[in-house]
Amino acid sequence: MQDQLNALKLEAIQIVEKAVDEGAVENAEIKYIGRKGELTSMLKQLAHVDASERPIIGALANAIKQDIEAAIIQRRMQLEDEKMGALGERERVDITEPGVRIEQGHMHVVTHAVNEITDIFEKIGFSRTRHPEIDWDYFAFESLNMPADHPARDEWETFFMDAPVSMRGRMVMTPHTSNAQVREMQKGVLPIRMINIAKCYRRQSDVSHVPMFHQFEGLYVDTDVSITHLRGILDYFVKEFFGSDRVTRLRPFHFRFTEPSFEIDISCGACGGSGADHDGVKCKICKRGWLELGGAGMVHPAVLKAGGIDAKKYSGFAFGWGVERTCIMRGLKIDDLRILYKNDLRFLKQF
Ligand code: FA5
Repeated sequence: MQDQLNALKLEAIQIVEKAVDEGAVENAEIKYIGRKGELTSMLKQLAHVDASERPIIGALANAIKQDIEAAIIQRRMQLEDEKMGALGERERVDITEPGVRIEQGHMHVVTHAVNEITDIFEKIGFSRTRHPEIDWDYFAFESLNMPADHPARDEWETFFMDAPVSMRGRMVMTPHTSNAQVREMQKGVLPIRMINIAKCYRRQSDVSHVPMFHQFEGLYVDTDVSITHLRGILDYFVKEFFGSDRVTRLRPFHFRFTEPSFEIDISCGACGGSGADHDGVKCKICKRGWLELGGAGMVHPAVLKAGGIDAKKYSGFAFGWGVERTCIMRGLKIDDLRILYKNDLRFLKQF
């Protein structure tokens, strides 16, 4: 039996030393010294061995097990060294090689404008507010003096939500930021100096219209507010945003929620307000010397009333201008507004 054990040891150590990978080492471990391995099964025959020899064979079997274990540990270490050596070769880092720069994103040109507009108004005491972009018909139209079925609503080519109707009517994707007017008044805090910048939605899509765009809505309500204040704020904004050489004009218009109402024009930056280029040819940007910024007016008493404000004591003005168009008026040279939202990186990376 001693010979058998010694032969087993030689065989096991040879196999272990030749093992090419961890899998082969493990197989040898199981085969020779595992619970059901060859050494164990040999020791089961110990019962048939003469009692005087048993301790000697037992001690030999133990020593053989330790030798095989030692060989296994050593082979494992060799294999690990070889693996790490090969890995070091394969994945050697050349620290002199130029790195790969991780692409860094940046804000959209419209987001830049929104932030800039916010800063300009915050400087004169207006606070940016947040009001829903999906809202009840009541806030988008009815409270703004446009009862159901009023033809003026047609101008706001509206998307309606497929949602339950409430006492405040249907839900709409806000076609303008003016839904914020009565919502802000209903907070019950006076005076109001609000700038609400939000997304708006209309069933429109062509070179100068996008179905989703941004407006910034100003609302100022206090005692003794007059058109002069509106003009002052307008001129302040235009000079801050467009430059000190630009001038504004109010053109009479009609909105149901302001009285009187105006469209605001600013002098064209391309032709300096003359309507023509150096050779007397009509300016391609404006054709008339003026560009339309958006609507404005003195808040209608019916709207103040809907907001719970005493129209005899308080007055106010409101305006709503488009952010995308404002960017173009400042010099963003695009001939189709829709490119802003096509997610074309070649375009977006320019800003
Ligand atoms: C309004 O939406 C009024 N709520 C503005 C207002 C507010 C008047 C407060 C009085 C008091 P209007 O429909 O003209 O007005 O839109 C205002 C501006 O939004 C436009 O001048 C334009 O700059 C922008 N705009 C409107 N529709 C689109 C569109 N589809 N794509 C891009 N910009 C748009």
